[in-house]
Amino acid sequence: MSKLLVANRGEIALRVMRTAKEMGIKTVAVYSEADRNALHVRYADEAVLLGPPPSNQSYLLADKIIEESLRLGVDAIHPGYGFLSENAEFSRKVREAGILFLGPKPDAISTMGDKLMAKQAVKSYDVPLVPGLDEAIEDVPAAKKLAEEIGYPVLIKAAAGGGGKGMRIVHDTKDFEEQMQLAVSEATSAFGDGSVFVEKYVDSPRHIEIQLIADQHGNVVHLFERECSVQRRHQKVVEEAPSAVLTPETRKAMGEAAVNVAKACNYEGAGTVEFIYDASGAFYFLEMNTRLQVEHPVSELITGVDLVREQIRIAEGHELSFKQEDLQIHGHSIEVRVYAEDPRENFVPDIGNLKVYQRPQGPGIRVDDGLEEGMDVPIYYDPMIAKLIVHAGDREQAMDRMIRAIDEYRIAGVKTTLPFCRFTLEHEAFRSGNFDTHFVQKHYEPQMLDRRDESGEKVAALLGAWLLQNQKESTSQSTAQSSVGNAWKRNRTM
Ligand code: MV4
Repeated sequence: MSKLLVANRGEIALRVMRTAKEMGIKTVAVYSEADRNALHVRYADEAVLLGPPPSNQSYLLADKIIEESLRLGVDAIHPGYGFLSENAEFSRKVREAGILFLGPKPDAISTMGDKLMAKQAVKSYDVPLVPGLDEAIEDVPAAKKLAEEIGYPVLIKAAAGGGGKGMRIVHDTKDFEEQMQLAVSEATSAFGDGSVFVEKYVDSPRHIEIQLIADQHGNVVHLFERECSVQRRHQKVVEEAPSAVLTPETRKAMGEAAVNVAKACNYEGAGTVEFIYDASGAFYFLEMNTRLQVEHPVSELITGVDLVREQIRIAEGHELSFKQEDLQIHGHSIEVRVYAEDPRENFVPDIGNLKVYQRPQGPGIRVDDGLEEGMDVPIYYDPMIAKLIVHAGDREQAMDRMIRAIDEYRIAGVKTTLPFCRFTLEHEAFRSGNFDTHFVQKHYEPQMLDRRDESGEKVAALLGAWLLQNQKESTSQSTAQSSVGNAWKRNRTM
């Protein structure tokens, strides 16, 4: 591989190009008119304008991206996450153009993209499935009868679903018919496909996923789990590795089940298998994400593996550079997603100019972002500003390090989810490890957030002046520093 095009933008485009650069591979960026001055465009060796800002006129133009790749002599394409990353047609067309695709083959993408096909593919591979159907059902009385057999509560899901769309919990047989009709019409309008199926509803599960990597020679290795239970309306907020609750035995069993999922679809490249884990310690396969995920850095930090480097080597036809028994968990890693959203106002996007943007630094901190101070957060795309990732010796230290890093982060001009992340990291339920996918619903009210950031930049400026003076005048260095530390915490802008 000598020239890699990244069919994406922002932090993930930069993340991929950094590893390519280390490997001596030239990089090509693509961009929309909204991203002319973006960091990923400046970082790349070459850049191609795709079109106007909306994704369907730029980052989703599969044919144009392939044409430009051929014109520029690109020999590999990385799709990142989102956009074309889980588009089976894109994987097929890239390969047919004679370009390496840094992701799975089209069949693996389409099988795992359909929740029922996925269940059917894995059922003979010793993968635990939630009790229920692995076929679509249309006949309401027949579905109702099956629901009785499964036992209430049940969950009606859309086959084409994902992200929780079209899901309906039913607690009682008297509600079944109405809920099924609602699920079918929701699925029809959201996906153009009204197929639904019925499963036992697992109440208050944890969301635990396994990172996988598979080469073209049949080697599949897992990189342990990530716990992603802290999420808000199916948007992840905090991710960590390892999970605070898995025993070594369950970790091994879940890892093996995930490897079997990959084998069931001839998987190739980096992927993630999602499980739900219930209060009794049982776990069930939910779905497979056939891409490099947002939260991959926590797995990189605890294993020491560069997942993008492995993706590139795999596409080149090499065997994985390690075996399962070579991998160990080193310490603990936590990621928080920093969104330009207002956690006090129901997380509405707060798009604007990053007037102040200073990253935290120091031991064990990684910030994956795609913006600089003075830039605007574009309105056309996901409002994620950055991923803040820490690594430390154990979970306790990682949580303390994350709070320190959040307190060092200085962002002004847009409201961010950092105060909400801090709230989570300080919460007793999170700290004790006793939480599930209902954490936010159960524990969060906007008024619980610290008001520390309300004073704004003026106070920060005044404080800076005071701090300087105080240091000059103070005879007792240590007293001055500790009072400064507290004042700083109380008044800093976020
Ligand atoms: C479930 C479930 C409980 N029982 N299936 C949510 C999105 C889709 N990927 C599957 N999801 C769930 N499926 C059964 N049988 C609970 C969820 C679920 C969930 C799963 C993972 C992470 C967060 C979640 C939040 C709400 C519900």
